[in-house]
Amino acid sequence: MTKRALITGITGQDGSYLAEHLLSRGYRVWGLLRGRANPRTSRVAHLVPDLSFVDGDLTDQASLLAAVDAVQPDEVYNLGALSSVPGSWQQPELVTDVNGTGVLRLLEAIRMVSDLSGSRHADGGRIRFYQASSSEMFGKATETPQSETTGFHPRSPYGVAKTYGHHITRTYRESFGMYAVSGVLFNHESPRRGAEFVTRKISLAAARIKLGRQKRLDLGNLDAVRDWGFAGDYVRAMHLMLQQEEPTDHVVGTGRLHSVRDAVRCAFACVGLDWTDHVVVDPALVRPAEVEVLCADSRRARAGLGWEPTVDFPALMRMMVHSDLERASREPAYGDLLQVAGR
Ligand code: NAP
Ligand code: F7E
Repeated sequence: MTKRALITGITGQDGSYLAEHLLSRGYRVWGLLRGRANPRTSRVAHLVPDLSFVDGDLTDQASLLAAVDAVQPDEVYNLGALSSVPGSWQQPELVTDVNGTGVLRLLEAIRMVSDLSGSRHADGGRIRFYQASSSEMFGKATETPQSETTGFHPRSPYGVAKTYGHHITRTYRESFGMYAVSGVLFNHESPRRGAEFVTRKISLAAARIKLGRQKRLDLGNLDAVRDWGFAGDYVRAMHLMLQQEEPTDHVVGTGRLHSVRDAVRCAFACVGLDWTDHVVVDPALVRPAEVEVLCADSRRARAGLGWEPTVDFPALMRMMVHSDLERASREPAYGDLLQVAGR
């Protein structure tokens, strides 16, 4: 029987890779879309018409109930969120509503539709649910590396909201016997990463500076250390988590650490430039509370899911810089822009 999947966050980085992955495995896939004029549908335009859309918003219970009822999915992947950590200090209430309460709303929609539709699903009436939890929940980590048993100490409204989403997912699993799991994913990047995140900000800047489209790169904390992997690898782990006999949470990351400074050095080296000539530290970009070091202990995912990352950090940065060189070469040069502006 053809499996049916519903993905929230379809216009995001992970939504596009997950949709590709599921379609390649013969799934029928629906993406939850906030408004049909969404400019970010360009990330999944190449998947249409195989990919279908259904209207809905994580802040609106009725729309989620209608979407789950219309799609009758076997699997629901909740990737929708306001995912910028610094942005969460600007809009803490909205971030809590979307990233925290939104998870509760989607679980409730699934619970109601499951109750109504009984055995119409491949899994004896159980719709399987994946929640996109985050390493940001570890925050000021109590131990390194972080595993499924490490305690949480989030340091931003984003991390706090994700921690609620994580706990409510486990609570619905334990209370109602739902197949509901969280993947605690560490930072994952790609050429489709939003330009507000540091790796993409760096790869875009290295490409643009090389091509004369940008003058300099302003950054915040260069000493922050992250466990960065490739998004295409991480969506495989999401899918595997919903194929297990028992619903189990998993930590997913590479276990390898690099600093923001390493990322800059690597990206500028790709275009033959010395980063120290172009990078300026702007104290305004340093966060009110920083998460200094996060490193995954993914032994459970490797042993239980058979999951392995395939792209290391230098290859990831090279992939992003080469993609941005190609993209930036189609932009007007800085000098052309000044001419257009009449200066
Ligand atoms: P992303 O590129 O920022 O995409 C976020 C998606 O959420 C977009 O499709 C956006 O749709 C959607 N969204 C925002 N508000 C919504 C709402 N009210 N209702 C429904 N959808 C809404 O994020 P990503 O990098 O793909 O990450 C996917 C998920 O994994 C997120 O939940 C993120 O928090 C989590 N996560 C990411 C990482 C990472 O390193 N990438 C690590 C751990 C966890 P619009 O186009 O409508 O705005
Ligand atoms: O920052 C430092 C910054 O914004 C990484 C999201 O996907 O992963 C992501 O959250 C580090 C931080 O990612 C700039 O201080 C320095 O220490 O790329 P980022 P993030 O905050 O780790 C987690 C796992 C998620 O769940 C989130 O959704 O880089 N940094 N200078 C900077 N960061 C940014 N954005 N911009 C700078 O100029």
